[in-house]
Amino acid sequence: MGIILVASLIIGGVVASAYFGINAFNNHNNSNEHPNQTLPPLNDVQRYLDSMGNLTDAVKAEFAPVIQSGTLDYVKDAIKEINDLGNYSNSPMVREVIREVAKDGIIDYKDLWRIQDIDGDYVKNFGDPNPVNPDTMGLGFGDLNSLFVYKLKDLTNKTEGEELLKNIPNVNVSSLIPLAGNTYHSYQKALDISSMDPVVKYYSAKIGFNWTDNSKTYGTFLVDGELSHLGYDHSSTPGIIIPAYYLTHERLSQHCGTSATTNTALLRAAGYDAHFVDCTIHTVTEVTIEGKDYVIDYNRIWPKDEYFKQASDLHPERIL
Ligand SMILES: [Ca+2]
Ligand SMILES: [Ca+2]
Repeated sequence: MGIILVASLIIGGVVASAYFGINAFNNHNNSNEHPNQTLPPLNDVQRYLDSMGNLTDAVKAEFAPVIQSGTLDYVKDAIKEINDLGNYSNSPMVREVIREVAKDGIIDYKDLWRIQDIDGDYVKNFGDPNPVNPDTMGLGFGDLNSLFVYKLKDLTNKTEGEELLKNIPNVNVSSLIPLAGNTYHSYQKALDISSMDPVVKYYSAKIGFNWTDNSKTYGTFLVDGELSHLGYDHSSTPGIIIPAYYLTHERLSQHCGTSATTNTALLRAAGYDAHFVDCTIHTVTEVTIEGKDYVIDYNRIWPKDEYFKQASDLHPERIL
């Protein structure tokens, strides 16, 4: 009888210690939760967050859905990435991105990519002169164009950028080859960086349509008075070339993606409603001109309906 009583007291004591230990540890936990619930993932995320020196409580709170779900996946890398932003870690843009990626309770590899480029300018945080400003220099080029396409050295100073603007289009443009293959991501990237590109803006003021009939049914697309695509360069990369490079290098390419992203970027910069259409085996541009829908395939302009009727093997898979 005495032995049983002592054993009960010891077991009771162990359970009580475990109970208080977990609660003391997991001070963000809801006290109504059953003490035997499996808690380690929750604690791991919270503990890791609390070990970060640069994060304010407000930033940590943005991770709440991930803490609740207890899914670790890429969360540690994401937390470290945010902490490494130092003084930038508490900016509203950072908090917004965390909220966006954490809302489903999971941080996966795509969410981590998003966190690694907070301002979405295609320059990873660690190499970005300002990770919460897509246009650090403030001249409208964007950080990727400034650093990697035009290779400016100091984005805190506008002098270099202003000098470049004076010389457009006679400037050195880096090809940025390879553009991560011919993927959805590379087409989107080519369009995004072109929307901030001074060479694309310059040539967008020089586009034209050469109609073969008065009703503007068929025609050709012109850039600077010549056909927009001037030929195939079989010595060049099989991948797509960024529009600024193509426009300053004889407009030669062996990839339809180069022509289609460039045509789309030029038309958009000129104010047209234009879209890049990926049909997997081929890419073209859709554009509305004076209320009518057309397809531009390299240089040729077709009525949209007729184009897809004739090119019956082409099926738009993605429209950007
Ligand atoms: Ca960035
Ligand atoms: Ca930036």
